Amino acid sequence: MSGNSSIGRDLREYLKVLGAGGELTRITTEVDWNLEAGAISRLACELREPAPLFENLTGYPGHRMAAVLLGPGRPLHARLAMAMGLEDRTVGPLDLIERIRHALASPRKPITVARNEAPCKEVIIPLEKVNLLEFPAPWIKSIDGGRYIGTWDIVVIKDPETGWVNWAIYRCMVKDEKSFAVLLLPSAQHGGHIFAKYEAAGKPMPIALVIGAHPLLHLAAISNLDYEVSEAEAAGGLLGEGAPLVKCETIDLEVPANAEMIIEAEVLPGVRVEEGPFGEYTGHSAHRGKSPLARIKCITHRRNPIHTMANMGKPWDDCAVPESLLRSAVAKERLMRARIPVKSVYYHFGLTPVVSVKPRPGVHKQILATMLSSPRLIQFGVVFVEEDVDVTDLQDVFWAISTRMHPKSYQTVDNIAANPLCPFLTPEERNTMETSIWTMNASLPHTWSPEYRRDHASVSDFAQGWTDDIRQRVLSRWSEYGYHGKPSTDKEPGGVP
Ligand SMILES: Cc1cc2nc3c(=O)[nH]c(=O)nc-3n(C[C@H](O)[C@H](O)[C@H](O)COP(=O)(O)O)c2cc1C
Ligand SMILES: [Mn+2]
Repeated sequence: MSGNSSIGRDLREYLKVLGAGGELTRITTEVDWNLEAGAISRLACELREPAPLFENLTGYPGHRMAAVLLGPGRPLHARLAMAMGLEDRTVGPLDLIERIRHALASPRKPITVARNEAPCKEVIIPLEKVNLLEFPAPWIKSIDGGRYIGTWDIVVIKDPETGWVNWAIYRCMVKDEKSFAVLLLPSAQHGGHIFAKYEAAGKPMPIALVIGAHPLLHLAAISNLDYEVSEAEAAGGLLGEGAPLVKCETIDLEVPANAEMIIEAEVLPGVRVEEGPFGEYTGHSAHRGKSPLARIKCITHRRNPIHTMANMGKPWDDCAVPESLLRSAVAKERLMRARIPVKSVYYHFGLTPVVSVKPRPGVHKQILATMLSSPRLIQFGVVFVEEDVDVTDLQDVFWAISTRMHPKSYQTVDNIAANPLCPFLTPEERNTMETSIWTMNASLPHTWSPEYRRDHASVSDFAQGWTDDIRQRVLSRWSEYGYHGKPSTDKEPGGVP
């Protein structure tokens, strides 16, 4: 093998880490890829049980499938901490957000690996022998429209004008032995923009569907970086070294060399096929419609490949857990670069940001404008709180909304590009593709004098309701009073019981 140490950082290594940390359940009994594996992995998410590794799939000897790889653990973000190689899996979400933010701000160029050193090429299946049905793509939910080969994937495509390469997780549905449909939303996601360029030129778009890379590579793929920012280099930032890539066999793209499987294909211009619906990250099924079609040219894979499955639905899932940190890191970085001194940002369920900031003239509108400048930082709404509120704690946030938000501080902003996966769009909005977002400002006005605030809105809790000397006295005598244990108000982030 090459001297490149990151080549060993693959899915198999991560599965060992999960296993050693009690976050993996190896399932050796026979499980059907048809709905059963999906139901198991969803229940595992809802009960916050370890990620399942299916080792005995009906009709597919020699194949395995790992699911919900960055799903909810104990504590919630444990698997993310493990993927990042941290010894301490209890590291809190705000700490993880800072680590991710700095890693994404320190991109590293990928390293090209020779073909014969790339595990993903242990088996090469040429076009005439390609049969997608020989792989255990799961039918995940009864409410889904078909079998999905790509749910926890990396879709690699290249801008035909600039050569910039985009990575993202896009869902891919099996159509037949040699083709799959890929959801390339035309609105906000980069894949849709890039495909539009090929389609305008009447050219097929080369696409590589990567299955089963190290989770940090998938993490880079779902971070919503700006157009022309390389997710492959962001992956290097997260890994701390360049991601090892290898050239494809039939198309001009490079893919993670140690992935479990690579499907090389071309998306046909001017062709649309039935795709979806699919149980999605909003906790609802979404988007039954017409999507582009990819025709496979070649498949390469490791021996005894490990397939992957995401299982999106009501919180928590393996989209919400990583997105709760990634979006927070990306949003915080954007706000800091705009010189807006927010204290913290946290996306509850990966969907709704809560931003804590010291109120001052115009600051909330500045934050709103900055976040709206990236199409997916405010999907449905945003909550502003003051710096004394713990953004990761739903109880704290809802207390602030309930008590500090003047009813007139609930506002809507209209004429926002709609996300077709959004469940509440009206039929009209689905036509115009415009909707609204809301803002809740749960901060008391900065215009109040300190005296007015003191007289009418001092916080009544242990931390702020007593002077330091009284607090210290009570803390030091706590066991003397007959109470046991260290006095602590520590809680799990994200309002999860
Ligand atoms: C498991 C999973 C599945 C996803 N599936 C899709 C999808 O089918 N289509 C899509 O547009 N985004 C999907 N996303 C979200 C995108 O990966 C994410 O927004 C990413 O930042 C898009 O990258 P881009 O900005 O390079 O387009 C998915 C995310 C996860 C975690
Ligand atoms: Mn991108």
